[in-house]
Amino acid sequence: MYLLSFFYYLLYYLTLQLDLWKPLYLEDITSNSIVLVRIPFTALQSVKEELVHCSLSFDVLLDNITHVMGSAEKGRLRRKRSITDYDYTKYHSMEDIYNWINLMSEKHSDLLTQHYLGATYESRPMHYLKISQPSSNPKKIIWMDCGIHAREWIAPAFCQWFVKEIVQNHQKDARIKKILKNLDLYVLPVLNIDGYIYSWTTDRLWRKSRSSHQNGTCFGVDLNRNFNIKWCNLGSSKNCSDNSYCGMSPVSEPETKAVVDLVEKIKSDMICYLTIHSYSQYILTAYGYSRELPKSYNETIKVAQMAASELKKKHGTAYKVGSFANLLYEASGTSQDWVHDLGIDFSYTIELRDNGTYKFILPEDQIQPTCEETMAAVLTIIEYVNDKYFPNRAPTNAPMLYPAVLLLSTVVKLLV
Ligand code: 0X9
Ligand code: ZN
Ligand code: ZN
Repeated sequence: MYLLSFFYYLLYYLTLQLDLWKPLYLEDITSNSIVLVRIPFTALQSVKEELVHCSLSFDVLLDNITHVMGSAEKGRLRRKRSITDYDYTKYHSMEDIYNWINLMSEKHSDLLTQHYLGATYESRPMHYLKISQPSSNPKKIIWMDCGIHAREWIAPAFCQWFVKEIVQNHQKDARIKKILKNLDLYVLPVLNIDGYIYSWTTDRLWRKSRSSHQNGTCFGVDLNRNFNIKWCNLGSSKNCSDNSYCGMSPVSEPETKAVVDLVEKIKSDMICYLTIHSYSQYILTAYGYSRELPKSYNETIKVAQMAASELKKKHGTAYKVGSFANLLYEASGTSQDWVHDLGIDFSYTIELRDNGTYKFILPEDQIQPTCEETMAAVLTIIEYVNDKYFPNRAPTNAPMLYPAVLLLSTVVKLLV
């Protein structure tokens, strides 16, 4: 048991550069079996330490194999699957998602780049994808994260769907073309990676991260209670065994710290923040921490309503819109409120399907319709902020001029 989890640790530690020689696949590792693996020199020391830590015995068979073998990367390339057969209608393990991020950014390097955001509590790398079309115009930024909560599997599935849709349609879809002229899209497919993996391996209904508290007697922080906004007030708990545990202090967790550090850097250019959750079918505006409504509420709720009605047109799914505290319950320390109070009015939490039948265990046959309708909602919001911040660059304004000009020339004719 330790053996396999050690190799999973290794896999993430090396960001999928694990070169397994025997057996060929992780799944084929059993207890008491012999495993042959190549470790890059830079990782050797920490891997040895981890082996000792897990009480696994090891031997160095070939020291410095670059002499023996031409390309050390052969093993990795061999196992790489093609991105064209990635199945967006299935849930994917973190291993798949890491692989997907690599393949997507390689295949669509004209549009997509992968960036390091930080490391999780269990030392796994966090990457976000930046969708950006080269341009000399100054651009604004849209941020979207998925998977703050481990068990909400539909959220990471949507982030992947979103990226796929943008790269597939950036040359044919007029709306996406328009948006990409002015906006860079930052997408974090899985925010709570440790928790996501734990929900795959151990407890499907796990919500929090996996940090250890009180000498390992309880685990995990609700990362959506850990932001520095009315931290640990209403709707969060100071008890580390609770599902809404807010952590030791604001931004105590490496995952929230990684997000906060980047958002602090880009906040003057950020005009919209979207955080994807499930379930309930809500588009939520600020605030969570109080029933009070922000000044921007009239406009942000109008946009949420537009988004919900576009969503409904796809498959008839009904969404409610409103401020989080008024619609649901009060919750302090959420990412949405923290970003909102940085000055980014268009800050939304979207709670995807369903309405309570399957809850967090949304069947895979609902992934596609959920993603299609969510895409409609998200693009409605993004297009609105695009047109608001770039009114002159919106091509839809251009044809509007024609009737006026024509009318004018007709009048002129008549007068002559
Ligand atoms: O409670 C939460 O963290 C989110 N709901 S969930 O069921 N996915 O856990 C909603 C957070 C919404 N936050 C704000 N509107 N501030
Ligand atoms: Zn392209
Ligand atoms: Zn959630």
